[in-house]
Amino acid sequence: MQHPQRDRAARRRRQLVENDPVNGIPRGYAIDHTIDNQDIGHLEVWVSPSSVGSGTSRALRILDDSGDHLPAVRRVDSSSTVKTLEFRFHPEQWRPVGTGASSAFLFDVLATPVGGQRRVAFHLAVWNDGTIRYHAGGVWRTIGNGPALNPSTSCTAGCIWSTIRVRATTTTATVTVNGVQIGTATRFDGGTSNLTGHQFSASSTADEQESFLVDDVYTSNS
Ligand SMILES: [Ca+2]
Ligand SMILES: [Ca+2]
Repeated sequence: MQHPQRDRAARRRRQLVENDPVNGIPRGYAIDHTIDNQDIGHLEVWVSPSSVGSGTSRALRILDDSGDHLPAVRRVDSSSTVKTLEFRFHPEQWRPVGTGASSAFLFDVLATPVGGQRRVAFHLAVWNDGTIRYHAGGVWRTIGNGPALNPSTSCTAGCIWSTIRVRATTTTATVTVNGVQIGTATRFDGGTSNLTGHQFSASSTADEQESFLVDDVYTSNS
């Protein structure tokens, strides 16, 4: 039995990043032009041919080597009461413990802009200990019990890629890692507005020494 919709979705997923120009921003995405003192135009997010064991030829790299800049890339798509975001993730470098704030890879589900300002509905993170956390009420909270993925940067025995899936409604985000549902997150902004896209970023403007790879991004309004 054929599943034309699923086939089309799978094609779209493969095409994301894979057909985008090397060293560019993936189609459909935009970056924040944070102004820094030394490196204007130093954006730190690009499609890289170095995809270390992703099984594909290109991945999206998010590199923070700036104490003045937060590399972030986002995609705004249609407004919906439900938004699913799925991607594969491999950490190349976590900031060493003791050299700044705890290292994390951040991924957000975006809310409806208010007064032209982009809002974050769900503020989520892969922590350097392999836990998945969400930010609500002013603190980071672990989803589920302990680490949900292997945060190893080593590629000695093959690079470890993890698949992270978030299915968000206007009030709750359910997180699944490598096929296992680990728990839910509440909203960062306390709102109930529609969902409009997603963002990936490093963890800190002031800190650096982080490098992350993202691939096979899939998003839908169901
Ligand atoms: Ca790829
Ligand atoms: Ca930084």
